[in-house]
Amino acid sequence: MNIATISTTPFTDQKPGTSGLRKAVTVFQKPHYLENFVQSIFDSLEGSQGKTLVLGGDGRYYNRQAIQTILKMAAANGFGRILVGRGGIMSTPAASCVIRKYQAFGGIILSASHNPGGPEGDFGIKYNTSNGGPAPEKVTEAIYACSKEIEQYKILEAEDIDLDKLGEFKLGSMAVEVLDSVQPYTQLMESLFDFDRIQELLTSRQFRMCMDTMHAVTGPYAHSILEHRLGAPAGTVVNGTPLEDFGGGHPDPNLVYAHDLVDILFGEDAPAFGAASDGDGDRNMILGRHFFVTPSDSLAVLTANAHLVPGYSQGLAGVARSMPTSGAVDRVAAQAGIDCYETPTGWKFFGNLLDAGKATLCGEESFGTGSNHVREKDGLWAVLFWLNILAVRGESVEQIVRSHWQTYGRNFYSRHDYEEVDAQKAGELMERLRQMTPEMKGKQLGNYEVDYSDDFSYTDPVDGSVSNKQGIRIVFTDGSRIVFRLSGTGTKGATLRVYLESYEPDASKHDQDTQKALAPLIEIAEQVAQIKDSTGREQPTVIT
Ligand code: G16
Repeated sequence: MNIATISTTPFTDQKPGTSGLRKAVTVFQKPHYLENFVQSIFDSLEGSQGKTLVLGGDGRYYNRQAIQTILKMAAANGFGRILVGRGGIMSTPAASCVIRKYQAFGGIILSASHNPGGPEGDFGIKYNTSNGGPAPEKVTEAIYACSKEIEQYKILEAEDIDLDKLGEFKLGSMAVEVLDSVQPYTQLMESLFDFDRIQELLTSRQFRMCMDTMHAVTGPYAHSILEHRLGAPAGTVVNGTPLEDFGGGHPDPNLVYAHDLVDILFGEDAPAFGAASDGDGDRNMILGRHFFVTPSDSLAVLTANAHLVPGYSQGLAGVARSMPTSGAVDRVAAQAGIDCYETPTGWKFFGNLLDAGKATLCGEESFGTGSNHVREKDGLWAVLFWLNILAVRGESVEQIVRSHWQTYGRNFYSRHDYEEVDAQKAGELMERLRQMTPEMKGKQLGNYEVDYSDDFSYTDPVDGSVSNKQGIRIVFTDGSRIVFRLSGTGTKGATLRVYLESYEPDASKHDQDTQKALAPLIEIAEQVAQIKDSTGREQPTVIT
């Protein structure tokens, strides 16, 4: 078999964002676009000759074609072995699990996560390092640097591999193993959670749950673990067959896009527990009967109840949350006497803390929760964690969250997204805010006094690397906050995210509607940032 060396010229837009390179499928279909980026990944790596690479994606449109291309490029670039998911499919947490289990050199994950799929949808690609986690900034910068100078890429001239057949194949001199990642992932879950107690819960007549996998990658994992292994009745998992276009839906587990689940959990005769996961299986949304658990509260509740779960009963080394995530978990950590780290948005920033044993649980407001069991956030893991807690405590989701608020106080929290707005105007809005921050201290805004305001900067406590410009914070003297950021995962225009948080210790006020409780802060955000003028929008596109 021949290795072809193909001449190419750089694309200028291959800078990875919050989580890899995400673009419209049509962009990835441009001649050489995918190949340039993959070769840039390979060129940026040192010592990969003869090593093992993990490869899989969320099964969205263009996944299969991309997998075949990457396999042939990996063979031409000297990898020794590739572990690829059956059908080219692996959830993001399962890919992380496989990288770690097989001590692979790294992995390539094909996903645009929660972005819609299909020929008109999005596609994405990211590189994970040998710890199983998303490449840190120094690696993504190196990949980007290579993409700006690339002149050629290498690809093996060979037939496609049959991705649907489990087993071992040869591609040139490289071995390709097609594996079913459901199995190692299930084993890992079994080592963390009390499957017997969860099984008791799921098979009892008093308890019903519904898991919406949104026609995305988690379907097979959820069917296998919840229904086959743990005995939940067939039909517990809905929208469980992965489809290339996610059934035309937007596979983002929030109150807007996971409407099938929301209708069930807020309808008559609702089950006790509901959960949804996203396109690549790393996000989760947790619902009780007629009750929504914010991702920030979910992280706090998991932290406070971790002692009930076998895999975490020895205690937590610490916890970490992204800066815009509410401070609910900080209060649990403070009471437990463990460290709580505040990182920029992006799971990659948790990697060093997990590797160094500084944090055990991590979470983000963007519906992501995870732990040191892998180096990605993990949707189904969060669902099992909740089920384990429910099985032990024998209370409802609502009771557990309300008693949590009674103990720690409630962090009212909401994120307002303005999607697909004019990128230049959004950039100008952020710049205006940036200029204002030095003069904000001491200012009276409505009933709030500004304690401090800055553009969040993070120094990694493990390797000392610094990440600047991670979001504008306006923090008030009572701890309430408004944060402004531009998303790093959108593919059209810009998405402005406004994060709002206010702390309420008084349990008699915990019943308020979130948007009402945050109304004064919403008004201040508009006053300070002139959002309506800048975005041309009267309302946010999505409120979570
Ligand atoms: C990715 C990152 C997360 C981040 C989220 C939203 O998640 O891994 O850490 O919170 O994007 O980022 P942004 O606010 O920049 O859009 P996923 O699930 O899309 O891979």
